[in-house]
Parts: sequence; structure tokens; C-alpha cells
Amino acid sequence: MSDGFAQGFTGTRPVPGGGEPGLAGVDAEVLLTEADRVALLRAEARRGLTASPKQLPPKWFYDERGSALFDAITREPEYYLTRREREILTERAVEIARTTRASTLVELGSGTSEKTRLLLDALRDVGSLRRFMPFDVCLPAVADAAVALRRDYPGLNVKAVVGDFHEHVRFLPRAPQEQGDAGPLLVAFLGSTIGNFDEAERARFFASLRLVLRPGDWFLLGADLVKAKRRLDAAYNDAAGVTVQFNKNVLRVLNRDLRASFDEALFDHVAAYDSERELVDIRLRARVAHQVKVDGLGLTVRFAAGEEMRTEISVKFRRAGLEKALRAAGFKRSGFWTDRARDFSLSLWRAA
Ligand code: SAH
Ligand code: AVI
Repeated sequence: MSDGFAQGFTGTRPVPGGGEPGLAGVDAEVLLTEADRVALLRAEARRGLTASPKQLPPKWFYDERGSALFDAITREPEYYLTRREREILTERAVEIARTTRASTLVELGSGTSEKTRLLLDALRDVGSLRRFMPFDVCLPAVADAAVALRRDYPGLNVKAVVGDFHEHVRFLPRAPQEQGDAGPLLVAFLGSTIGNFDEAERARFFASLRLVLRPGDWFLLGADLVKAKRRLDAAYNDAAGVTVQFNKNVLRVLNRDLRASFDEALFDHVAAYDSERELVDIRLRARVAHQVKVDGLGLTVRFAAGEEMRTEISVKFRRAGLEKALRAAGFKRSGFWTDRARDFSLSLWRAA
């Protein structure tokens, strides 16, 4: 196991970065190599495409194009989440920096790390920040973010991590004591990506995160809140159709990486808020009965006319539910904030 990573766990071993194409010149730790990624895609696609109902995990949206499409969604007028979270971060970053005095900031599902600059600025200004670690399943996204941040934050040690947060949280980086860099760790999980987890995944994630943190470390969580169905349906069905492209991108990933023959034109994007389960259910619906060959899996997948395949859920939260889940995992609340419209929440938790 490589230096700087939490010790004492078994399972997938981190391999030093550098060898992966696309990471040249980036200080990186690769927990999920390209070969691992394809093996995981094969396993998860086989399971999901042969399940009833069919489903695919949302992580497979995010190749380079999928990450760019998500970034475009955040600028659509209906997709309020990113703007609301940025509003809270703008108001609270200094308070978060003064409270945590973190020396290492790890960002899970970091994407462009654009909003994270508010935290980086505040932590730099209080003088505690030494290291930033963007962690994402999408290698091009994390590499681009690392290059831009290294340029814009001279003196900051930026280490990119390529990994799957369902699998690799147990390898979260620790600052080696001998570098005199043993201040608190702050793990940020922004954008309401936690909403893409089901209840069991959420509980497992909070528990494994708590295990890897030490008392005195911190967790910052961005989570979207329950609101009117009209606004949620609009946010996931933008008029410009960017979310349609994003949802269908998973079919391109399967076509390229598993030699599948999905035809995007034969599927409709379907996204609707379910007010009983308090989540947006996001699917691809077959327009007509047809079959799709997935050569890489030696599989033929049959779709009935109107059959839906789930590609993502986006859970919407209530404060009480979030507090219960985090307390159960061993976190103590330090702050809970919303934007002025009370659309989105940002909460700070201390490993107790
Ligand atoms: N945090 C950013 C991006 C959110 S989009 C923001 O707030 O705008 C979700 C991000 O999580 C994408 O960058 C995607 O590549 C990443 N992601 C999705 N599933 C993942 C997984 N299983 N492990 C690691 N990263 C994942
Ligand atoms: C990344 N994740 C939190 C987004 C969301 O809102 O659930 C992804 C997304 N899916 C459709 N639009 C945006």
C-alpha cells in the first residue's frame, strides 16, 4: 500500500499513479486503473442489464463527454442546485475554514472543483491548508482540475485521486506525520452527489467514511432539499435538453467500452419526482421493442416497447433525515446552513 494512505484495510490496493495515460505531469494516485474501470463496468453492466427491472449505476455517465455535459447542466436555468450551493459556500466558507483549520482538503466526486475554490481560498487565508486532493471516477475531469488548481494555487500540494467512492473511501489519504502536516482532514462531498446513493449505499458510505476519519477530522456535505415537484421536474428536464444528452451518454459509454450497439434515438429520457419516495427517478425508456447486442459481454439485451431502464436516482433530503443518518454513523453536527430560498443544504460534521 502506498505511503500516505490509511493503513490497516484489506481489499483493492492503491497503485501509484503516473502510469495512466492522461495523467502525465499530474501528481496522482490511481485506485481504479483503466483496466479496473473496464472490469467494473463489465460486472456492473452485466448485472444491471440482466436485472429486472434493468438499471445502470450513475457513475457510468461520467466519461470526458459526460462530465462536460454535467458541467453544462449546472449552467441551465432550471438546475438551481449548483447556484444555491455556491451561494451557501460564498456565505460560509470563512466560517468553515476557521472552524476546521483543515490542512488537507479531500473532495469526493470533485468534477471541475469550481465551487471548491471558495473553500480553498478561505482555508488558504486562515493559513492551515497544505494539500488538496480531488477524488473522482473520471480521470480526465480530475486531471484537468488538478492542472488548473496547481496553476492557480502556487504552493498548494495538489494530488489527484482516481477512484470509486463506493469502493475506495477506505483508502482516503492521510497526511504523513513525518511531513509535519498532521492537521485535520476535511472531506467535502458537494453537489448533492449523495442523492445518487440509495439508502443502503448511503449508510455504508457514511460508515466507511467515519472509519477512515480520526476524531477531530471533518466532513462537509452538500445535499439538495425536498421541494415542489414542479421545480424538481423542471430541474431534471431542462428546456435545452442537456439532461437528455447527459442521460443518454451512458449508452455511448457502453457502446465504446463494451462494444454495444445501443441506438440513442430508440430511447426517451424520463425524469420525474416521486413525492412519496422523495427522489427524482431518472430512466431511459425504449420507444419500440428492440434488441441490443453487447459484444464485450457476449450478451443480447431485449427491450420491450415502453420498457424503462433506471440510470440514476436523485434523492431529496430533509434536515432531520440527514442528521439521523450522520449521527448513526458517528458524526457530530457542527453547522447546518441553507441558501436564502432554503432549496439546498450544506452541513459540517465532526468525527466524534
Ligand atoms: N462535485 C461537483 C460534481 C458533481 S457531478 C459539483 O458539485 O458540481 C458528480 C461527480 O461525481 C462527477 O464528477 C462524477 O465523475 C463523480 N462520480 C460519480 N460516481 C462516482 C463514483 N462512484 N466514484 C467517484 N466519483 C464519482
Ligand atoms: C451529480 N448529481 C448530484 C446530479 C443530480 O442532480 O443528481 C446529476 C444529474 N443528473 C441529472 N441532472 C443532474
